[in-house]
Amino acid sequence: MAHRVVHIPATPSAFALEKAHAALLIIDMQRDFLEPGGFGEALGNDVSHLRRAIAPNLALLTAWRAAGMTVIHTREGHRTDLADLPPAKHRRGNAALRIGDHGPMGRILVRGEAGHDIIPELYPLPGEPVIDKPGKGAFFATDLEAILRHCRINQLVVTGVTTEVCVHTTIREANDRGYECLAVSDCCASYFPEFHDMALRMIAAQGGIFGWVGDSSAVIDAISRGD
Ligand code: C5J
Repeated sequence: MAHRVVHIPATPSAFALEKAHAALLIIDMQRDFLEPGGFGEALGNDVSHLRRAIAPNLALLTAWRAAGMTVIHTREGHRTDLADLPPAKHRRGNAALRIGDHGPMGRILVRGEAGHDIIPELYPLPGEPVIDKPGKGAFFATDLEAILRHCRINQLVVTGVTTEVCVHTTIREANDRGYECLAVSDCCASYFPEFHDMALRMIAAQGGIFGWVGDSSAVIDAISRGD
């Protein structure tokens, strides 16, 4: 198992990654958000903005797995009976296509449906935890914190979609809990490129108020060096 510290060029300063205590946390790379014909596109979004993040995520995930480091995936979604869906969340969005309705890939954001699952390109390997989260943040109403504690993880390298919603909420939750977070710029994406850019700037602003921002090539170089 890797145990060294490697320094990753990042903003606002280099990120000192402790390989044995860092997890790659891939947020909500789900078919309904990313695939043509899914929920995201049915709402009028251009999924090509999100799909740009697939190849960099795959490169990073491949390098991370090769380095023998911890990988955790998340999925946003709800129980089939929707008992964990706050009415306030249910009411919002597009009235023609709500959470739990039948959409192009099964019931929208319902666990077990095809659209809720992770895209095949980044599919979890057996043994990689998948966190099913009912909210935007990966810590709210999930067992993520217990899993991180048991794996002795205190740093999170965060990727996924969307940058300003579930990635940002998770990084804010993690930061308040004492985790050091590095957001990987080209492995995160938004339907709204200006929100993506601004969300990344917010993370690293004021000396890294929520964490650090770097790109996938810098992370891959650092973890692959073998030091
Ligand atoms: C995520 C969303 N995953 N935008 N969800 O960001 O509703």
